[in-house]
Amino acid sequence: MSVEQTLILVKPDGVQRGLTGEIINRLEKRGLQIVGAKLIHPTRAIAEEHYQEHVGKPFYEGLIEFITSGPVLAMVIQAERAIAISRQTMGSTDPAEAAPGTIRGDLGLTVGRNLVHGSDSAKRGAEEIRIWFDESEIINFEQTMQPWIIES
Ligand code: IDP
Ligand code: MG
Repeated sequence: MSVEQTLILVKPDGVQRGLTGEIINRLEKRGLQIVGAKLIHPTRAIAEEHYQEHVGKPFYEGLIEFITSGPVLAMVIQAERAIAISRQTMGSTDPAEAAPGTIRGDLGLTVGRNLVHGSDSAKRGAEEIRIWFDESEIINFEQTMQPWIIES
């Protein structure tokens, strides 16, 4: 299994509600490694590139308006199976269906304010990271506690 990178966003609702620390904590505590992080107020151009797969859907305009409504905390997270593990910790898209113990299941109520974004495949992860980050903003460093998280 190769190491994957994924783009995680704490959306404007998470930032405004003061939940960035809570959300980072949940991801970090699982052993996921943060290799890039920044607060950014997305432009419409970034938002449109990021959500291109949803063009034409009834919620698209609202989604673009929402994601550009304030700063988001953008992160690059790295681990083996980072995509599956981060999406499991985030919970289902609709917080009403997300399991308790997940970010959306514990902290959210509605699909239009579901706090976090996470890439849904390794390929899309690589593309999304390119949309949000310069290569120089991603730090390749050894996480010394890894032998205590990952069996070699
Ligand atoms: P995901 O974020 O779990 O990957 P997607 O299906 O990729 O879910 O949808 C992207 C985002 O669009 C969701 O996180 C949510 O904020 C928003 N969204 C999806 N479906 C709806 C909907 O039916 N109404 C309003 N917003 C929606
Ligand atoms: Mg998605």
